Amino acid sequence: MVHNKKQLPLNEEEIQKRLKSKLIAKKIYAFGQLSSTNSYAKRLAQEGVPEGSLIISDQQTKGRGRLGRSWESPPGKGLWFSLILRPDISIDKAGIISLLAGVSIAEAVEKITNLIPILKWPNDLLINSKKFCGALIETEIESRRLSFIILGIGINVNQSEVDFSEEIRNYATSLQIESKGSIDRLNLLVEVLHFLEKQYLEFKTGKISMILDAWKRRCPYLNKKLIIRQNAREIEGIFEDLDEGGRLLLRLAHGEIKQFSVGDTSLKIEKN
Ligand code: BT5
Repeated sequence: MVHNKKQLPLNEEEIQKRLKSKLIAKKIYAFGQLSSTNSYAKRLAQEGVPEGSLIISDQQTKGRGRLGRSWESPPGKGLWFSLILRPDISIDKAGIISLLAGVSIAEAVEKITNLIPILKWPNDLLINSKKFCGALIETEIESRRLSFIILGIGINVNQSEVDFSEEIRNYATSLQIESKGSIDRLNLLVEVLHFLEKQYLEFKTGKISMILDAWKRRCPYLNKKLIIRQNAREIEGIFEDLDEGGRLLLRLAHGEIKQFSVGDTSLKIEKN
């Protein structure tokens, strides 16, 4: 059997050797296969492993999206990983983590490829209107304080069209498809972790407006007409702004501003 080196599972030592981080991925748990890196990370976080720990798997058999949706995570083709974060913030600021992840991944992709991803609130990264990356934030609260956050990230790196199920083939893409060449997953991971650390340390010192501005610069939907889906309801309005918790502010037809949080909503882009 011929193995392509790039498609072998990434291991702790090779990731560690390339990183110069202070906090992110100081401790690494790498696997060939897991059900979900977020589920595994949650167990480790409950056992008290330190902030910044990275859980990465070459394949997920039950990769999860938001609201019980699933995330296709075939072996050797993508980056499927989770970080354990323990920021000392109130729960209403947790949504910012999803946005800072988006900015960091976009920065890393821009550095490694010739592609410029766009950000779609709250957690998608798109190229040519197709999704190549999503983030899943899960929180645990103890006595009304945030005990930890699991930041789960899935990046489609080297899939070709046939690697996606028919269900998502028209909406999903990979960096390989878009850049017309295979991408070294380790290089990309190292850059993503580098930018994530930079953004996260800024976030910890309270520089939220810088993160919001960086996010908004990469989002073409600001001031445009949108439809927000929430619990089977569709609400139409203009994407007015983001607030300090990463919530989307939608201006409704009669001028009222309605706030949506990251957890339970998705966004449909209105084509004019
Ligand atoms: C997300 O959910 O976009 C969050 C995805 C997070 C995945 C990571 S991988 C590491 C960590 N461990 C986990 O178990 N999860 C995280 P959502 O916005 O709900 O989007 C899910 C929807 O995207 C699905 O219902 C499909 O329509 C579509 N989808 C599934 N797999 C995809 C893929 N590989 N690429 C693009 N779209 C996909």
